[in-house]
Amino acid sequence: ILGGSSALPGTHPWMAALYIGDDSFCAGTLVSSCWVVSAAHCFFRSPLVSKIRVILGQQKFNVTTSDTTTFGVEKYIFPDRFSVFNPTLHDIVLVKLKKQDGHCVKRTQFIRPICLPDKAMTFPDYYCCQITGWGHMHEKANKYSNLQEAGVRIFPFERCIQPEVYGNHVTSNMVCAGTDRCVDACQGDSGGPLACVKDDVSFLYGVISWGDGCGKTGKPGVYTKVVSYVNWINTIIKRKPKSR
Ligand code: 4AZ
Repeated sequence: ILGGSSALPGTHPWMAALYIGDDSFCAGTLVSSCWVVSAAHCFFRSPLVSKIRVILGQQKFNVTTSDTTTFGVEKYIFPDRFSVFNPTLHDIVLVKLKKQDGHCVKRTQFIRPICLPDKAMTFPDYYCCQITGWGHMHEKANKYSNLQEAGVRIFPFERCIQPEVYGNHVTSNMVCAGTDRCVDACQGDSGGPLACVKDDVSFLYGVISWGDGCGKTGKPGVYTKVVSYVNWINTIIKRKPKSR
């Protein structure tokens, strides 16, 4: 995150740190007791589930404490429309945590899911939402950070699809946000939340996905629009185990 500030412990209790394989890192967002939403492009090389670790309740990058819980992964699921040939087109994945003694997440002060939006939920242009992550704090940084938070405004879709911004690389299943005051997501923040608050409740409105660099003038960050996938998410995470 560029231009943010250090997040206080427990203020983003849905943040998940995903260690994928030997050298890949992404963020994710806890949306129910066993499911984390992240970016599909973090998984497009089809990593073995046995090589993925999910840490909840984490504040400092790579540091576990008595407030953190580490999970293995049971499986991950891409939307049917996802293609490895264009991994930022439907850039969302569902990651199922492995149960420990019959349950996944035990809610604590530091670990709690975010709300999923209703499929009709919208936030107006220039609405202020929040991004969080352990990613680079400068475009040319070479290390991850402690958890940072920053406010970004929803960028008008009609402007985002102008040729001088992103043209047809941005689709109606994406949301653009940011561009002012050098505040943006950056490498390592992918998969984390664009969280928007309505009536004091935080909703997962976007998944940090891509952008031209970080914090460049006129180049907002691009987020997967969760509302476009929320029916799919609900059918999977609410799927009852087979009865027999
Ligand atoms: C990345 O590489 C990345 N400025 C994520 C978000 C943005 C750029 C790059 C948006 O994961």
